Amino acid sequence: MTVTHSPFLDALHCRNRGRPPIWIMRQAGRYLPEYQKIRSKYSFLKMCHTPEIAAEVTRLPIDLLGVDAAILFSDILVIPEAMGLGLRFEEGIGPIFDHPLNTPKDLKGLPQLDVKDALHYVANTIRLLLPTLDVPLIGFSGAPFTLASYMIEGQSSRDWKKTKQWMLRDPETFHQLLEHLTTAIIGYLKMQAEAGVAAVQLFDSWANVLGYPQFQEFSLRYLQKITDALSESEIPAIVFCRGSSSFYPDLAQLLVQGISLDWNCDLSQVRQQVPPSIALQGNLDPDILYAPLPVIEREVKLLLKKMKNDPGYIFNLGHGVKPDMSVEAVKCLIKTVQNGLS
Ligand code: 1CP
Repeated sequence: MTVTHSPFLDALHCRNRGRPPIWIMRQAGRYLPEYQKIRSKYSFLKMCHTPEIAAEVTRLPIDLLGVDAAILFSDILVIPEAMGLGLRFEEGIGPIFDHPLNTPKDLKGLPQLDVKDALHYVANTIRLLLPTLDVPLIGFSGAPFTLASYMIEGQSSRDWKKTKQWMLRDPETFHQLLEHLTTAIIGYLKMQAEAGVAAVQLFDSWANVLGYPQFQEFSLRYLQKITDALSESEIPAIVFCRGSSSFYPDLAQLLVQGISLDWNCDLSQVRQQVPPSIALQGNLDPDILYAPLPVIEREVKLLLKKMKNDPGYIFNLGHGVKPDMSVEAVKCLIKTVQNGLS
C-alpha cells in the first residue's frame, strides 16, 4: 500500500492544515492485552528478531487504536546486543547485559558492526510491513549517550554513577565509545531508510542526567554528527530526549525535521523559540493517562488549544506509555486528538 496522504508527514514537514496527527511512544507495548498474548508465547528478543512477529506487533496499535503513524517494533538495545554484550530481559527488572563494559579496556573487544549483516532482520521487518500499512512507518535508534550508558551500567540505573565516573575520569575513551556507536547508528538508520521507513527518531532518553556542558560535549556533539549524515541522505529525523525542555534551543540548531519534547515545558512557548520549519512533537505528561477520562480529555484539549493551527505539530506523550496504563485511557487520548477542538 502506498501512503498518499498523511497528517503525520504533513505535520513533520510543517504543512499540515487539518487536525494534528497522533502517535504514542511505546504504543506497541505491554499495556495492550493483544501484545501480552503474543509476548506470552515468545521472549521479547525473539519477537524483535522475527520479522513476521515484529511486523504483527508493529501493526497492533494501528489496527486497534487508529494512530496516525506506526513505529517499528524493536528496541534501542539491539545495537549493543549485536556488538556481543549478551542482552536479556528479566521480568520486573528490564534489560540486562551479561557482558557490560566494565573498564575502558573492554572497548577493544567491541566489533565494528556490519549493520546490514548483524541487524538484517530489522530491514526484513520493514520490507514485510510496508505493503500492509496505510500510515507512515517510523524507524528509530538509541542515541550514543543513552546506548553507552546502558552498555556501561549493564542495566537501567538510578544514578548513572558508573557512566558518569567513566565519562568524567576518562573522557577520551568515553568519546571513543560514543564515536564507535555513532558510526553504527548512522549505518543502522540509513539501512532502515533504504528499507523504506518514512522518518526516523533518535532516542536520547537519558540525556537529562547530564549537566549542560556535559550535554553539549557528550550528547549533542554526536546527535549533530548523526543528523548531519541523515540530512545529507535526506532522511527526515526527529530527536527525542528527556531534558529537551531545557536543551531544545541547542536541538533546534541541528539539521532535524522534528524535536520531541518531554513534559516539563509549555509547548506553545517553545514554539516561539523554534523555527517554523522544525516540527514539534509531544508533550503530554504520560501520567495524565492515570487520570479519569474527563480529566484526560480536558488536558488533551488544553494542549490542542495551545498548539491550535500549528502546521508543524505532532501530538505525542512526553515519554512512553506505561505497561499498567489502561487501553481505555489511551483510546480516549487518541479520540480526543482526532476529533479536534469542537
Ligand atoms: O517485556 C517486554 O514485553 C518488553 C517491553 C518492551 C517493549 C514493548 C521493551 C523492553 N522495549 C519495548 C519496545 C520499544 N522500546 C519500542 C517499540 C516501539 C514503540 O511502540 O514505541 C521502542 C521505540 C523502544 C525504545 C526504548 N527501549 C527506549 C527509548 C525510549 C524510552 O522509553 O526512553 C529505551 C530506554 C529502551 C530500553 C528498554 N527496553 C525495554 C525496557 C523495559 C526498557 C527501559 C528500561 C529502563 O527503564 O531502563
